[in-house]
Formats: sequence, structure tokens, C-alpha cells
Amino acid sequence: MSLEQYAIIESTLREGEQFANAFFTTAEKVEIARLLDAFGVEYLELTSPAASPQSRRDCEAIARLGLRAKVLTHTRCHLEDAKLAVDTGVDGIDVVFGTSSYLRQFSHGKEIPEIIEEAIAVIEYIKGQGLEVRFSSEDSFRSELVDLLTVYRAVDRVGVDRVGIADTVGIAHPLQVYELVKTLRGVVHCDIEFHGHNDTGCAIANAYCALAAGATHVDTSVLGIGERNGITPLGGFIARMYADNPELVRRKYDLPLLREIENRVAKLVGVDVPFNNYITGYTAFTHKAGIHAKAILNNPSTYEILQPEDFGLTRYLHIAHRLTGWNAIRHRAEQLRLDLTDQQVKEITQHIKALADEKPLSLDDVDALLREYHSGATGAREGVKGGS
Ligand code: HCA
Ligand code: CU
Repeated sequence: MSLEQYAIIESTLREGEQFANAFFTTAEKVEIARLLDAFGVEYLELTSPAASPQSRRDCEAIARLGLRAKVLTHTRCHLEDAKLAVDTGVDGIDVVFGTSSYLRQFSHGKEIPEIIEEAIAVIEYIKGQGLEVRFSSEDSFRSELVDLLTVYRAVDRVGVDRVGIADTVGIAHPLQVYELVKTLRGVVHCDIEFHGHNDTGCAIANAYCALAAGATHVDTSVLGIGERNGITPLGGFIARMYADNPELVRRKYDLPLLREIENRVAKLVGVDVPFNNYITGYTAFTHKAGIHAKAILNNPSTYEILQPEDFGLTRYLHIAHRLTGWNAIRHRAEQLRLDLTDQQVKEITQHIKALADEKPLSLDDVDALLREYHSGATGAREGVKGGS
């Protein structure tokens, strides 16, 4: 069910601001918010107004933009923070409380009944102000299950809109996420959000499993930026969901905007988009081996589950190397409008392979060889004609 109906809570402007290199100005935050809104994410999550004076002004500025996306801010589960948040004009508040024994021992020092009491007061206050409210437990996967369920059941009973599970330290794997969300689904009636860190590379799979088990909302950030190595990346999550149901993802989001958003955020935080990034990476639609190239020319789906055109991108056949095949070379000759027989293309392919064994080749080298061969072949034909 949730795999067909889910919402993205885009947290580049909250979790992403916790990335080592992120120092967004108000204007930059507004720009990112507008881009993500145009892309079509359902929610934007912003840094708590309690964090700093600028953070408060940024919440106010983005809440005033009149975006399609709902604007949330993220605060500790404290009444004072919640009051500040309500005053910024946001649509909803994501509150977070640590339930793990680590956090209870080394952070806030509170016991479960105390956590519940405080959570209920905050939730009732926010609901009373007419805002959406989510309650999440930080470090959910290192919390006692019975504690977690007790807290969630209590907040569900007072009408929280959503409970959140956070894999704060990136320790969970997909089977555990599936299991926990499935259990929780049987206990609460409200929506369920998943927030997953990527310390062991499971963040996308974990988000997917959360949805498969009945979660309704997934947190992402552009390029996955966040604390340490970050959370579920927006682009990777989109790739995963597109692979399941392309029509739905095309309908929900303005996919060609993804690259622009990633490039912009990458520039703002001073990083490069990785070569192997989902969808937009430099090699994401590059095909190299002769067998792959041949099949791609016949039917791209043979080796592509994502259609580059849907993202405003094009595929690339890499032909200037020793693994190349004559079908790919023939295709290139056709693009260059060089009329060569299959036998001629096969010969030149052997030549390219031999040359590539000796030195790196570029596409220009291959083109030059094709042209040379073509004019030689044409010259020979014309010579024969002339002599007859
Ligand atoms: C953090 C908090 C958080 C909160 C997630 C949530 C996490 O550690 O900075 O609100 O669901 O990872 O626990 O990002
Ligand atoms: Cu986090």
C-alpha cells in the first residue's frame, strides 16, 4: 500500500544543514526550498527556530513563500521550542525525543513515563494551535522495543499525526527496519515516518523496506547530506521508487529538475556529484562492453531500468576501447553518415581494438579512423570507377 502512496519529507534544510560543509544563507535556503518545491516533494523540513536567530528568520521566510509543499520545522520535544516553532508560521512540527538507553543515560537522563508526559503536553499544544505534529524517537533501533511501543501508543492515543522511527546511527539493516515498522503498524493508527542514516550504505534499502512494511513518509536530503555521511539521498530514493513504478514517480515529481537541484546543492556545499551517483552520476547511463552496447542499440531496457530521457538525460555508448564491438562502431559510423559495409566495420573494429591495447583512445580518434577508412574505401571505389 505505502509503496503506492508515500510522501517525501525533504530535509536538506534541516538534516542537510548538519552536513560538515553546509552553511546556507537565507537566500540560498529560499532557493533550495523553491527548487525542491518545484520538483514536487510533499514536505520541506527546516532547522529548529530555537537553533539560532537566523534559523528562526529562515523558518519565517520559507513559511511565507506560499509553496505547494508543506513546511515543517524540527524541534526537541520541549514546549518552549514548540511555541517558537508555532510562531514562525510553519504548517507543522516534527518533534524528536531520545528513547534509547544511551540517550536516556548520557543525554537527557529521563525515564519513559516522564518522556510520555512531556510528549503529550507538547503534542496537545501543537494540535491545539491547528498544526500538524510528528513525534519521533531518536536512535529507535537501540531503544527497547517495549519502551518504543509504549511511547508511540501513548502519543497515537492523543492524536499525533505521525510517529517517526529514526536510525540515528545508521545501524539498522533492511530486515530489521521491515520488522520494526511492521510491528509498529500493528500498534498505532497514525502515519509512520522513517529517517535513516547511511553509515553502512543501507539508507535507501531501509527507506524502501519501511514503506513496504507500512510506513507512509520517508526523510531524504539532496545527495544524502547530513550528519557524518548523511541519510537517504533524494535521488537514490527516487531511483528506487521509479524502478518499482515509473508512471507513479513521473506523475509525482518533475524528474528533469533533479540534476539541477543536485548540482546546485553540491556547489553550495563545495562537493562534487559522485561519478556513480544514482541517475545523475557521470557514468550512470554509460555503456561500455560490446555485448552491452549491441543490446542497448537494439533495446535500451536490456541493460537500463531507468530511462534517461525521463530525467532529461541521454545515454552514452563508450566505444573507444578494447572491449568495443562492431555493432557499436557501425552505429557510430551511421551517426557520422559514413557508408561502410558490415565487413568494413568489422575490419576497422579489429583495428580499434588493437590500437586500444597499445594506448588510450578517444572518441575523436575513433571518428578520425572511421573517416580515414571511409575516404580510403571511397577513394578506392572511385579509383576503380575512374579506371573503367
Ligand atoms: C539527530 C536527529 C535526527 C532526528 C531524526 C528524526 C536523527 O541526530 O540529529 O527527527 O526523525 O537522526 O535521529 O536527525
Ligand atoms: Cu538524522
